[in-house]
Order: sequence, then structure tokens, then C-alpha cells
Amino acid sequence: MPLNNADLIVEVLKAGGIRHGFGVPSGNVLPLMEAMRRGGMRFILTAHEGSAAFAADVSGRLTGKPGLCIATLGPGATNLTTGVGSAWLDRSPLIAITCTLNEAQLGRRMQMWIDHAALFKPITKASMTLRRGNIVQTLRDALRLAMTEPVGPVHLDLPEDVALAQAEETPHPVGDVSARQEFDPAALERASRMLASARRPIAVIGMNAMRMRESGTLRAFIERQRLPFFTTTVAKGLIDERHPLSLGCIERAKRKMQRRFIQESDLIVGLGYDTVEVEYEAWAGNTPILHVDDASADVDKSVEIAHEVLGDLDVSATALADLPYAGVRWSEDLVRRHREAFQKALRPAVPGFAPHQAIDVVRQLLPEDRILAFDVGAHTHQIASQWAAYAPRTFLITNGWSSMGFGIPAAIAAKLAEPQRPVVCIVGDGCFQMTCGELAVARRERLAIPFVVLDDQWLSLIKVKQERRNFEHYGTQLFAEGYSAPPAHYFGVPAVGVREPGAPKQALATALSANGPTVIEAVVDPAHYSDTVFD
Ligand SMILES: Cc1ncc(C[n+]2csc(CCOP(=O)(O)OP(=O)(O)O)c2C)c(N)n1
Ligand SMILES: [Mg+2]
Repeated sequence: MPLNNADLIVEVLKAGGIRHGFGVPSGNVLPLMEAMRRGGMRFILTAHEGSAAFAADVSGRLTGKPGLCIATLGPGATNLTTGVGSAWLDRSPLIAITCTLNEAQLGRRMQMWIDHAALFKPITKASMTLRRGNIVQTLRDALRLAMTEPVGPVHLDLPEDVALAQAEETPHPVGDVSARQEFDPAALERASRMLASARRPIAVIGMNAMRMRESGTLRAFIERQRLPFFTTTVAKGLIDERHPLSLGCIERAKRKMQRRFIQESDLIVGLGYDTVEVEYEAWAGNTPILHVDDASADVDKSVEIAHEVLGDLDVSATALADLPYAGVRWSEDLVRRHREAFQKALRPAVPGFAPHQAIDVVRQLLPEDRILAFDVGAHTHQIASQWAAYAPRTFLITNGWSSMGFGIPAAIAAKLAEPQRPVVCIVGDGCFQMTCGELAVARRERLAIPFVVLDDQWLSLIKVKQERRNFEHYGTQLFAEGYSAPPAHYFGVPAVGVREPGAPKQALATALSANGPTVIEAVVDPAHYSDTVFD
């Protein structure tokens, strides 16, 4: 059978390392889906296109190849944007395909049609239309662009008649993506002098460091200089947090304790620090900053960027790691005492079943190589500060985009990308209500993922923000009548309720060895968030 353009698209995407795509179909999507079926590239049906794009974002992060999501035009495209924005601000390689009307109909007042190029413009590196005779080149450009630093999403519009038309080209693979820019030796020289003259420098590692080809060099630099280090939420695990120099996460629960330590320092070395996670001015105080990254920092006037080393982070980190030791400034004992006090403060004694207890149970039961995916809310702050991450890419969250609804599709994508590794998902009850339809995907795919729902009956993060601003609690309660037992199942996924600190252990152990997903609803009392979150 002769290839049509949809078959050709599948061939080129496969050659680009893409193994599956997430999405929701319509009639216009069917030619592409049929080509995927024929070409051996799986189409994974999700409940909502936003989840398809979140799943594609996480596929991109874990596989290093662009994740793929697919939607119909108009409302399919607008739904998709919620997840595409995550790949844009959190920086993941992603290809988003919208399957649209026939070419001659584009731009007319017709059912479901809107201007996709305008819709995707602010959240993608490019939006392109696939046209007859130019399929391979457009896809090659899209894949290359998605994979070029800073990586990100690219949108492709596929008219239905173009998909069905006979292919006029032959597939050929995408070449290597262009190398990143080099760094400036003079800039490194100055950085080296600054480091040598600082008495109490600290490092803060940010999300861009997570995309380094070789993260060991950063660790070598930190160890050689004996730099106590913090990370942002996304950079957790880049260096095992059990490291004696690790001070944990900034700007999450008990953030003021972290700020106090940071403001004792006389030089902050930002490594791969991206202000999209949190702006420097929020926590740096008056301490000067040495910013080492691909790109210049976006800062408020109040912040002193004393110097920048810009360019390929791998190259800069290798050069930094070669610098001679500049002398001890901090005692390891001080670092240890701060870390212990911080961890203690995150776990206030409370009469009921606290979120921090539920989170600790999950941590204790997970093997070293596990992946945690979680969602956005007060629980994010708590998890980011109290969870010890041991390895890169085992701690999946959106921080730049910070969209509720990330957790469940992230866990699904992680388990599909790495089926042999345990994956656990923790979500707030508000996020769960937003995306619980995706449990059906986990069931269809037989993914053994425990979904731990922190059932605190509130949009707790927003409730805490109301308290901080002396507003009344209003419009933030999820269940007024309190908790009743969970249903036996959600879309066939078994659900179990746990109400006290000891109980989740058994439920989680059972769920981890099940041959499909399980929902564990932990009925927690969110009272301590008022102390630990946004303190
Ligand atoms: C799409 C989207 N809508 C709204 C918000 C604002 N928001 C952030 S956290 C949150 C509450 C989440 O509630 P829940 O999942 O129960 O988590 P909790 O705060 O209770 O831990 C809201 C509404 C957001 N980040 N994303
Ligand atoms: Mg909640």
C-alpha cells in the first residue's frame, strides 16, 4: 500500500525516537491514528487533552526525546494548551499535533475552527503547518527545534486532507541537534577569583541543571569547594540529598528558615538557576550572586548579580570542577544541624493524621530507584521540603507552570517510559477532582501505580493564603460535611481509605505489588500547613 502523509509523519517521528503519543481523537484525528496503528507507534487515549500534554511533557523529560500529544481542532487544541504551557515554562521537548480541517477550509467560519497558530504562539517555540511535499522538512525542523537548548514545545497543524494525501517524499532521519554555545574563559577566571575571595559561599542548583548531559561534574565542583548547596524544587535529586553538604529545597515549606541560612552567606552561586521557578529577589537578600547558566538571569533591581558565566552548562561545570579548592568556609557540623532543625520544623506534632506523616510513609516504603510524581498545592510545598530525593529525574513536578492536574498524567507517562521502576503519585484532593478521569488510562494500560490522595477536604494552599492575608475562608472548601468512606472503585480502579499514620503502610505495600493502579485516600488534617506552608 502506498504511504500517505500520515504514515510518513509516523515514520519520521519514530526515527526521532518517539515511541507513543497521548491524546483524544476526533474524526479529523483518525487518519493520523490509523497511521500510528499501522506504523507501530502507540496512541494512548487520555481522558482530557491537557493530561495528554502533561504526559508528553514528562515523556520528554524522562526519555530525552520529544514527547508527543495529539488533539483535534478548536476545543481539543485549547484543552491541549494547559499541558503544552508546562513544557514551555518547565522546558521539556514536546511535539503537539492538532489535526484540523482540510487545507482549503482553514480560516473560514466553520465548526470548531480557531486560529491555532495564534493560540500556540505564546507557549511554543514555533507553530507550523504540515503541507504536501514539505512534511519531512517541517518535521525535521520541529524535532530539531524542540530538542535544541533551551528545549521546549513545538506545535504542528495537520490538515485532514494533507494527512490522507499520498506521500510525495521519503522519510529520512533527523540529524544531530546543534551543540550549545561555548563559555567565555575570562568569565570563568573572574568567577574563580570571586569564589576564592568569598568566606561563606553557598550554591543553589536550579532546574536547568537537570538537563545537563553529565551531572557528576556539578557534584565534583561542589565537593571540591565544599560548598553547602540548596536546590529548587525541580532540581531535587540532581545530587543525592543525603549528601553531607545538602541543605534541601528553597522557597517551599518552612522557607524562612532556609532564607535565614542563605542570608548568612556572602556569595550565592546559582547553578542552572532559572528564575521561572522562583525569582532571586524572593530569597537572596543582599548577598551578591554569581549566576552560572545558559542564559542571563531575569532579576529585579534590588538584586545584585555580581557576575555571570553564560554558555553550555556542561562546559562551565567541567571548568568549575577543575578549579583548585579555595579553602574551607563552613563547618559540616553547622550544615548538619541546620538540615536536622529544618526537617524537624517541617513535622510539627499534631493530634490527628498529618500530611507530613502520610508523605513520610510513602518515602519510607519506596525503593531507591523509585519515581514520585506529585501535583500542585500545599502538599507540593510540604513534599518539596520534607522529601529526600536520591537521584535525578525521580521527582516529577511542574514548577514553572505550576498547574494543578500535572500529577496523575505525569505518573502515567513515567510508568510507560520506565515500566520496570516503581512509580508513586501523590495528589491533593482538589487536583484529584480535576483529573481523576485519567485513572481509567492507568487501568487500561495496567499500570501498577499507587495514587495517594491527600484528602484534606480543602484547596489548602489557597486556604492558607486566605489566612495570611486576613481574608475569610470562602470558596476553598471541597467537602463541607466531612469525609465518608471512599467508593469501592473509581472507573474500576480499587480505592481504599486510610485514616491514621500507621495505616497507609499496608495499603501502599499492597498497591506497589498489585498488577494495576490503586487509589489510597489518606484522610489527613491540614492544620499544620498553616504553620509550615508560606511561613
Ligand atoms: C490550573 C490551576 N488552577 C488553579 C491553581 C491555583 N491553585 C494552586 S494550588 C490549589 C489548590 C490545590 O488543592 P489540592 O489539590 O486539594 O491541594 P492542597 O493545597 O489541599 O494540598 C489551587 C486552586 C493552579 N495552580 N492551577
Ligand atoms: Mg486539598
